Amino acid sequence: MPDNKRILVTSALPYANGPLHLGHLAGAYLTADFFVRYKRLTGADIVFICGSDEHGVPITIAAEKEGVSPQDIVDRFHSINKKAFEDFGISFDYYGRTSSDIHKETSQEIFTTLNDKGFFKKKTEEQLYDPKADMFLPDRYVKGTCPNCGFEEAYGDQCEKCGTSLSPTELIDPVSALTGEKPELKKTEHWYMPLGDAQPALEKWLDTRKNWKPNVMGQVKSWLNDGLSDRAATRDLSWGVPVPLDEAEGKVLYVWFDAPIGYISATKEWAIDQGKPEAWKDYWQDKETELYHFIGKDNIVFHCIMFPIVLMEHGDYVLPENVPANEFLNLEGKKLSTSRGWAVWLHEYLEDFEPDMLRYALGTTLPETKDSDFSWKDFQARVNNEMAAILGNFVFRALSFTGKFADGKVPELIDPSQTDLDALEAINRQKEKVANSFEAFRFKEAIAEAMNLARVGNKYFTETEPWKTRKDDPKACNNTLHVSAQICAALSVLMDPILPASMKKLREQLGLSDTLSWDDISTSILKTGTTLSSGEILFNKVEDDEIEAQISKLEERASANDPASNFPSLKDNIQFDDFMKLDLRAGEILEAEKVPKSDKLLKLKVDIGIETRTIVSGIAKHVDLEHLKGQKVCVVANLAPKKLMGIESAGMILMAEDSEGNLKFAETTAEPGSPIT
Ligand code: B3M
Ligand code: ZN
Repeated sequence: MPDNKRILVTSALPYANGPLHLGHLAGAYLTADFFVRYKRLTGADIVFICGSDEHGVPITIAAEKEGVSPQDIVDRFHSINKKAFEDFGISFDYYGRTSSDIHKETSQEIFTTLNDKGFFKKKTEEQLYDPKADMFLPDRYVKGTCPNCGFEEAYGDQCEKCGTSLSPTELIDPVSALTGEKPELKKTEHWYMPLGDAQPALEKWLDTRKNWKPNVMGQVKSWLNDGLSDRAATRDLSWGVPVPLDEAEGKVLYVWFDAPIGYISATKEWAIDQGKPEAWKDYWQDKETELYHFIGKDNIVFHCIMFPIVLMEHGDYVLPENVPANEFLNLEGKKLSTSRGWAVWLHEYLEDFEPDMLRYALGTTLPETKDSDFSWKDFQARVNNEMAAILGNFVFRALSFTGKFADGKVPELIDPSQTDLDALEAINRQKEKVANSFEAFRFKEAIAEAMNLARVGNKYFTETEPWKTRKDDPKACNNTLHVSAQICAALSVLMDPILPASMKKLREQLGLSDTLSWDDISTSILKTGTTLSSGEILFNKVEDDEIEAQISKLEERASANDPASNFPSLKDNIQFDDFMKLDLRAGEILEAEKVPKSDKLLKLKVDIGIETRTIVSGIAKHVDLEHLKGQKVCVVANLAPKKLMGIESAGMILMAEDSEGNLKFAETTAEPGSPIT
């Protein structure tokens, strides 16, 4: 049975660089909320913490893309995301943000304590530097080829194709994500966490962890088998928590150093809000407190290795009791992708459906131990065949029958039959099963067992046939209605963590208060004679056309975001002889100047080996005039000369137009004059 330890639950702090989608909800938030709501019902002293992760390269890149400041980005998405969580009933006690002053102080204090203890290794190393942007290129500021799998679009911190975590200097052919330039190597000094040195202590602690999910422990073990290496806790960036050392001017804390500390700062802010500013210590510094981190699988290394090492070295903090991480959720059989538009945004979902429907549908499809798939058809089936046809239907039958034939009041239970007693007993049995599943983080199982009580109710109602006994055995009929009402009441608490809004509605219909606890679940929640209000349908069915509309919305957006659909379609075939009429040559630009009175045209002198040509080209807006000298190009050398703005242009330079309409040189490495065939 549940004990009453003090509990702190955290959900991963989402980056405030975009809106939230289904994958977020299924990863770190829904299961945490199920758990917290269940624990609150058991009377646990529990605090549920989350907030926006407002630092790091994902934020600054989003800002640069939009041409606004990082602060603008985080302000916008902090409020959008906070609201989306509220709308879905994710019941955080506090939703903080890592740009707050308390967070800055807290993370600087932890850094300083570790530094004073001699934890960090200071190292000067060569790192990638973009001379054009005049900045170092940490993490996602650099892209290149993954040394592990050859994927060409790997980031400086991770390859999204094979999942390997990388450092920028490991990338093959790196380019700056800011300017597209090839980075240089430049020396810089950083503070490294010697994770390898801490590995033995970490392993010892991990050995004491019980009941961790195999997918989580498995990933942790594989990191440990490879051996932990030093990881920098600082970055050369301007956006973030400044490193609290005079010698570290211009450096900030690595986002993964400060973000988990955000859990602590948010708890401090919660305590201040409660008027008990010291109360955060009970949750973070009392060794009896159980700490649970709910996260997605890509965050396992940070929560099970890096952050515990930081907390352990600091010494004052509790370490997690468990980290029940989820795997990934796919959408309609494909990987979720925000850039490709393959996602269902939470705010968009809410325009069309009730939050509880998604809580249920996602809850039954959670990627608890392996990746899982959300499909709109399955959503419809879950809502129609389970929520409406089993739970909603049972409640409706029981309450409307009582309304019609028992004056809307819970009748007395007199001389119950074995069937009545068995049905009542199911309440206790399912209560126990659901509790065990919640305690073990098996949420799909908890939902299925809770729904099983509604199944029992339906079966019981059908078998006892109150529409018949009403006439020939009124006592039996009353017993059916009594037992059914008790099952409805039990369901209103049992299902509450999953379906908070609808179960509140149900309790109102049953005349029950909102202060019921898990212990109150019994075979006699409702007193005989209680008036029930009947007939309101709990869940509406989802129609086929509503589902089709969602699927087409998804597909339309995905195809609008597909770069291929922005390219013109292919032209008709030509004959080989047609092609041979073209004289294409490798060339090199010798000089470039603007054509007066034109903002599009450039006058270029191009060496095509045999001679130097003057070519007027409409590329002024797409190229950098200063960098044209020496540019290798492909030239159509036998295009009939033509006058443009009074200048005779002899030839054409080949350009490629990318999906965003930018013109880029079709380059060649061949020496000027080489025929291109
Ligand atoms: N913001 C990464 C993520 O959204 C990160 C989580 C921080 S938890 C301390 O995947
Ligand atoms: Zn890779």
